[in-house]
Amino acid sequence: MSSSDIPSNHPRALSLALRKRIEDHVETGLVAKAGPIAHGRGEAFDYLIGEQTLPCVLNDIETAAALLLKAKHPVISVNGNAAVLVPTELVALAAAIPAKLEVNVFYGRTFEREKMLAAHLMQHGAKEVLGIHTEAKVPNLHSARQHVDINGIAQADVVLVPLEDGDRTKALIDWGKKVISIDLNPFSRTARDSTINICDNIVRCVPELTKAIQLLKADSAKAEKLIAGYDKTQSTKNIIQAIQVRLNFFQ
Ligand code: PTJ
Repeated sequence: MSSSDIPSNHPRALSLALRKRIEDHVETGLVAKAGPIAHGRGEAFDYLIGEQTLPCVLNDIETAAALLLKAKHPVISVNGNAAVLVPTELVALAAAIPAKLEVNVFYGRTFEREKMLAAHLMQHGAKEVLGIHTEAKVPNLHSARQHVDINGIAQADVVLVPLEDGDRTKALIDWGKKVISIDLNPFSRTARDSTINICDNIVRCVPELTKAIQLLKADSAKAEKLIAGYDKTQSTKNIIQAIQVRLNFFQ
């Protein structure tokens, strides 16, 4: 399929365009071969929440913004899917906080792939991208994700981790970091282990997160209040309840 095959008035035009982007970047090597499968998992969960940012998730987004603003060394971890879905938006988010951008991939971690992902972010406005020539390791992690930048994730107090399911989040938490995940699957290990999970599509929530950062910058007391009042268990319950309400509607 070429992008000209997608009629602009097709009810699923955006979804088809995003799929196409993922598909095209498997060819360029930015996206891992497993990237389209991960994307499809995300789409399935996005259906369950109605392909919208759930009202209850706005509090997770605001609290994540507060945590990122209060961090001393915030880092945004970027994998293949995230880099091609929201490159400009991730660069804008990093600039707004400000936070460092670090390439961190699971599949086929080669110098070439790291460099390509960094170049892709630079083409979209990033001034610096870490994660090339990594020298530090996440303790007790055995996948390629263990390799982290000594000036980035190794030093970070808060790490934003979009689109992954695995054991890194727990390993980062055990290493003393706070982790904000972006994962449409509220049942994934990453979503369950993270400090805050944003259960929303990355294409919707990254711009929202940047907006929340800008608003909170002027209200430090609100940022502290959000962090103090955050209840992860309640946040997960709210999402599951919202999914249940939608499922009941179709019965
Ligand atoms: O580039 P690499 O090598 O680091 O690999 C990246 C992928 C995404 C292929 C890798 O991390 C992977 O296999 O991820 P998983 O285990 O499939 O987990 C991805 C999670 O992200 C799943 O829980 C999906 O539901 C979720 N997800 C997928 N697309 C989106 C999403 N969440 C938010 N927005 C999306 N667009």
